[in-house]
Amino acid sequence: MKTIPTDAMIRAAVARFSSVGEIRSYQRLETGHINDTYVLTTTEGKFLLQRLSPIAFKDPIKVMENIIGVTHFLNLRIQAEGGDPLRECLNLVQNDDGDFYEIDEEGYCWRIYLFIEGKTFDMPENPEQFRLAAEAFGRFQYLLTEYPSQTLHETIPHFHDTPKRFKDFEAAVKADKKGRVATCQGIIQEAFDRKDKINVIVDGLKSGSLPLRTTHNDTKLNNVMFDSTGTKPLAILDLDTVMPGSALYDFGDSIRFGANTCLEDEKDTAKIHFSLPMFEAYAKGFVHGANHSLTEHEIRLFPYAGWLMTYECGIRFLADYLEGDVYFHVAYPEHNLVRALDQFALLKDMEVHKADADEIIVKLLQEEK
Ligand code: GN1
Ligand code: MG
Repeated sequence: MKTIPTDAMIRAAVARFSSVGEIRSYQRLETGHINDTYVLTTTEGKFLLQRLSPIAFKDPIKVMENIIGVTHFLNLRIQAEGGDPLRECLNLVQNDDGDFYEIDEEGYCWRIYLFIEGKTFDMPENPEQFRLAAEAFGRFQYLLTEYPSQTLHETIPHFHDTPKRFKDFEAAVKADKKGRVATCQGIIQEAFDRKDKINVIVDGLKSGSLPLRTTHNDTKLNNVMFDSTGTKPLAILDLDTVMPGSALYDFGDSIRFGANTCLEDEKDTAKIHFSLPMFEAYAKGFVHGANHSLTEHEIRLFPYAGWLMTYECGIRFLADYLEGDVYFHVAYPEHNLVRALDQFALLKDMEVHKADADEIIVKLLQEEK
């Protein structure tokens, strides 16, 4: 069962990080679907407090070890390039034992980040802003090229293994724990109809035709912190799923989120379209941000990657709906179903515009030569 932290739990956790001072106030943020997140205002300033979801992260210490390693590495890289790591990178605060996290009496893992002042967006305001986000995610991946990826833990095994995600979804349909299958036969069928097309990236990684890289794996636009004008990306947020993966996961997940003309939980599916201008802007920005480290084969698979990540997220939302909303935070009972229907509406529009997206990529590859 998912429970929200009580006031006493929040205060007890923060008290273990005495360098942040006394709490003046705190405010819960509802943007993330997994962890419990709060903006803390204290006698020392502003901080970001998070309690990790034990359902998503079975071994939170491994998550924290990854983040400690990656933020340390990024700090040095940013400094070496003359940047300001306090603004351009997440920075963890130590607790009173000198650890960068605190495990409470119930086993929950808490952490505090220095607050980065800025703005996040749930939808791009224009293609230029989305292009800048792409550059930031591409650069993030590029900065981590030399990271010793063998030291990274796989914090959520098979995170973007779409065929494995399909098996889990299939099991949820079979189990029908909440008796919800009957209410969503249409979308379940749509998921099954496409199951033969979902192996391309895992197969490519296995055969070596796609390189394994250190990737972010959760590249929603709202995981980029922009400056207050919304025109300059400052930092990449949410490093919980930094793991070895394909660049295509990062590309595709951004497209799934930002090249949708609607929010991820729009109820009126007629409004949902795949935006080709956003797709084009993101493709350009990502190639440049990655400093031309992507292979031609990867770039050619950009349209497929957007499609695949949309499919995968759609079946994840749907599986969670069928299982009784145990994984993603929901604001109302059908929330996960609405999200799944949204993803499938986007998916179908991507299929309609597949040739247009391919053409954009052919043009981009020509310009790059
Ligand atoms: C979750 O926590 P958040 O909101 O950044 C999820 C992503 C999904 C996303 C869908 C660890 O991300 O994989 O794509 O929701 N994160 C995890 O909005 O499962
Ligand atoms: Mg996340």
